[in-house]
Amino acid sequence: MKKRTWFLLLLIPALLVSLAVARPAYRIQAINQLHLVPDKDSTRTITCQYCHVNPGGGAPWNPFGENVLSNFKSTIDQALYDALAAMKDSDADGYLDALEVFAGTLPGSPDSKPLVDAEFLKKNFEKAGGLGLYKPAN
Ligand SMILES: [Ca+2]
Repeated sequence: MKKRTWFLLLLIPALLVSLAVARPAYRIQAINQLHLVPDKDSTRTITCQYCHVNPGGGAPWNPFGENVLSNFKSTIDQALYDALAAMKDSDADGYLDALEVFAGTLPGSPDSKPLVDAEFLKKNFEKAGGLGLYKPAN
């Protein structure tokens, strides 16, 4: 096999891996700050598509990702908090982003929304600590 073919065979998987782990720090920050829970196998299930359209991240962003992006002035933790504090319903499914994060549904997808009434959810959200649940640690 030619050297160039070997090079491409090694380069393509390396590129795919780097796309899959792009900005892992942002994903990990969101998991910790938003208290996103592990699934039954203790594997954190939040993917890049929590904020991005594509599984590998990058542009474009889904409606919640656009909200976070528009609030990105300094750090990812502050941007996540400010996006929730904006009290938007980014995906227009009838539930504020903060309530969706609290309920464990996707704030950037109208196909994912809480099964309970928004007012009932809001009362429980406030009782649990409201936006204070998602304040940046520093
Ligand atoms: Ca949603």
